[in-house]
Amino acid sequence: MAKALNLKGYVVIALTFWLLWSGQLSAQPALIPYPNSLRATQGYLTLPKRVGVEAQGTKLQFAKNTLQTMLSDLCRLELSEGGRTDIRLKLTTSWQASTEAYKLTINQSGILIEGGAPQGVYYGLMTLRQILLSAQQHSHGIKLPYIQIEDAPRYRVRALMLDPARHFLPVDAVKQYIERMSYYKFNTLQLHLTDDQGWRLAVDKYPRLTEVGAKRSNSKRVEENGYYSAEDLRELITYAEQRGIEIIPEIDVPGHTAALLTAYPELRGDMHPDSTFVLGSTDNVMLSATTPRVYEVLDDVFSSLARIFRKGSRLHLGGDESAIKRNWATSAEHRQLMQQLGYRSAEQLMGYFFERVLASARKHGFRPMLWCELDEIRMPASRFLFDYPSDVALVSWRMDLTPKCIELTQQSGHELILAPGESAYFDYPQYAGDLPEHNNWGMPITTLKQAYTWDLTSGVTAEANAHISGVMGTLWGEAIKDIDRAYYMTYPRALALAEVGWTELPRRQWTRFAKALPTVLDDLLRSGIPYRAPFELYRTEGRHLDKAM
Ligand code: TNX
Repeated sequence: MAKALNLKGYVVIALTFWLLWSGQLSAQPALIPYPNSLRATQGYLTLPKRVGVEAQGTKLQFAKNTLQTMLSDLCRLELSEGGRTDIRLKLTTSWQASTEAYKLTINQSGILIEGGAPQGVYYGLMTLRQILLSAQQHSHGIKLPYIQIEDAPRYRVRALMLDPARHFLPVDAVKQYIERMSYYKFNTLQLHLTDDQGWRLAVDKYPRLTEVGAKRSNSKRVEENGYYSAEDLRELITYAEQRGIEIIPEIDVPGHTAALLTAYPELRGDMHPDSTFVLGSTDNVMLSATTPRVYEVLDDVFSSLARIFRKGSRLHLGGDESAIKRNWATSAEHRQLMQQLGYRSAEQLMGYFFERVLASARKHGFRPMLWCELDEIRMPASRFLFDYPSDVALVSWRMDLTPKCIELTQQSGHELILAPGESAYFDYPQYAGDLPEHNNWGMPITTLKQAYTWDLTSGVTAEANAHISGVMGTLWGEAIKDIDRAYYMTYPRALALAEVGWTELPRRQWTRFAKALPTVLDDLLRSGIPYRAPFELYRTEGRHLDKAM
């Protein structure tokens, strides 16, 4: 028996050496997120300097242009017309699979990318992009390993969130950020447009929202005083749509509203009558739930958003960190309303407030979302802060509370997106001692490995978790002053999240991911993207990848 095993061992070792020697193992391209089915076969295709591309119909025009840019930027190859076809892009509309599914085949006949929709073809191209990055360049062309990939995402929603409310991020910077997200198959970008430190959405009827609410200082610094016009947002939406990304605007109410309340103090109702609010330092204040004007203004805001976003788009309405005890609970008007409604706790007014606000969002054709808040902000929490209507998608976020949010939404049937502080808060530092000037604001560390190894759904059946539609990485902007800092906090952790969202659990493997990273990071660097170098993974020359933090 032992002898047989030994013999088997020798055969395996010999085979491994042979494969390494013949270049088969080293030819494995660095793919992130890792595909859900991949078969490498023996052999190579050499793409010539002038490449023949065939793309069916106008629907694939954008994909074809993307391919052309990719080939010329990454490999200095050009498209040739009329000759033989090396790369085929194809829509296979009979596919029942998700619109994001694709097949990528590289063999002796060339490269074939098929998708049930243009989005799938685009993702096939993004995988090809990474294969090109790993490929060997020769004087006569580029050598690609034969491969067959059939791929579709684990989760429907794979999101990142930027916070231009705290520090404004200009349109061009956001576009570049969107393009890069799409390389890693993210399909959603939430824009946190309003908060205590800034209101970043121009609404014609309310000029003070941006004249006052977007002005943190008298300087010309765009990060303090910028905002998006309707035109800016339309431009972003189209740019994102072409790359398969849905933009979700967030108007955070009734807390996180100091900017709105500074611009329009009448929305305070009877709260804080003698205070002067200072944009950037006033926080923990709330909109009045008893003032009719509040609902009118919000309805107008949603109406102007409805002229920018497609019907049926999502709209996030916040609902997080409302300091109810110190605002509504101390106001005579709110206590009176509670009495009228027979409420015993001021928290119940959240139900009243959102019933009206959500009705208005729905009227304008939006699908509403809220942050998932529980009756306690730490365990033991036992139920939702208030009864969320069933059409609201929730996003869980607080440290330790995600399992409870999963359990409650499972029972109530709410759609749930996971953005747990433990692994998906990319505003948190990623390594001890990193960025010390911003570490002391009390945030815990979220390492790359923590982001990668996250699986809060393990041990729970797929059916029980069918209400979980995806994952979101958040980049809260208190300390993110510009897009370079946003990139530094995003990458490489968003690569880990991309794989959490896309790749089925059994195929996720930390060691393979860590090995693929340098090739992907190299590409970020060549594009001038200042990611954080995860030196801690490699300081032992890769010998202890598993033990690295
Ligand atoms: C909590 S997460 C917030 C944000 C802060 C963030 C800082 C959430 C729904 N609210 O307002 O920016 O923590 O990490």
